[in-house]
Amino acid sequence: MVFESESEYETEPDDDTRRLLLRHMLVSRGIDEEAHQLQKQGALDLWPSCRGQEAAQVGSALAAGPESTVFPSYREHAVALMRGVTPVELFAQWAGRTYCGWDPHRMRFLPYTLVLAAQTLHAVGYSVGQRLQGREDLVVVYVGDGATSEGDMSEAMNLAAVESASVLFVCQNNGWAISKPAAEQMRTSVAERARGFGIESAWVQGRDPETVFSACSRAVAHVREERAPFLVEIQVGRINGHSTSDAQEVYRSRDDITRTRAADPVAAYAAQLSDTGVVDTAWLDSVNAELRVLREQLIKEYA
Ligand SMILES: Cc1ncc(C[n+]2csc(CCOP(=O)(O)OP(=O)(O)O)c2C)c(N)n1
Ligand SMILES: [Mg+2]
Repeated sequence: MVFESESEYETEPDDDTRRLLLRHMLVSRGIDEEAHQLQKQGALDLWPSCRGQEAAQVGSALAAGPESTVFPSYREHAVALMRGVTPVELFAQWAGRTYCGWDPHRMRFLPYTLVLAAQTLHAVGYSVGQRLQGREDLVVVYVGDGATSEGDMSEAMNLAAVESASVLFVCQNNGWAISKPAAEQMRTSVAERARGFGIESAWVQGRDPETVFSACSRAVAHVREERAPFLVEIQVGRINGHSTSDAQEVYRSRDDITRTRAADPVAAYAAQLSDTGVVDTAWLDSVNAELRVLREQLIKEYA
């Protein structure tokens, strides 16, 4: 299944949902910018930016809902914030203070996993284990395009298919594994690969949060109704380098970087909702005020 526009879905978000999507995207963007600044000042050791991937993260997290259990990779900051992880908790790991700044059990948002794709097996194992205990919570696991080359991902997909585990795989394909282009790592899409394992899948463009939200809502319904896994591959743009330690200008063309910046999902969605009257200046001001408080807390704690 390839879905490129929201009109292909029956589940269209209402205006409250639209505002929620934009609010979370704006907050995530502001926190990401603060992380960059603090890292440049030496307050954080490292930061893997999610700039450009906000629509994918917010749309998928909203569709999965607060009752799901989420196994993230290491770039899902928008998802973390939506789960209730505070920005101060989120930064603790990147400031080298702790292995994980939040309570993974209470948040049902597991620690970031830097060993690529290891979390895919954790997620499937967790899902199989909870079924043995009579529970059937939705499990969501995030993975990058490069991480899908790891054997763990193939094992996890096969196990999920064989066990018919209630797992939603969300692959954010940002086109890069640090400096390795996705095109040099795979001959088919990740969505197509999932079907080879017997997992239903969809591919969506990740610039528009409504498209992502609708696709993921359908995927979640599939997992719940069929008690079977589903994989959504979301094509996103990585605006910044892999992390603050990476100079993407070395291996990426200026045109490519410029194009990706121009396709910024946050700016596009903010403009769309303003133009259609879904949000007004007062609403945007209130989100900015909220963000200012969060950024001031971060500066107080880390700068
Ligand atoms: C098992 C393992 N091998 C190599 C690395 C080094 N490494 C860290 S991030 C990364 C690229 C991952 O790319 P992708 O999965 O596409 O995620 P993205 O960073 O683009 O979100 C690599 C190779 C690692 N962390 N773990
Ligand atoms: Mg990648």
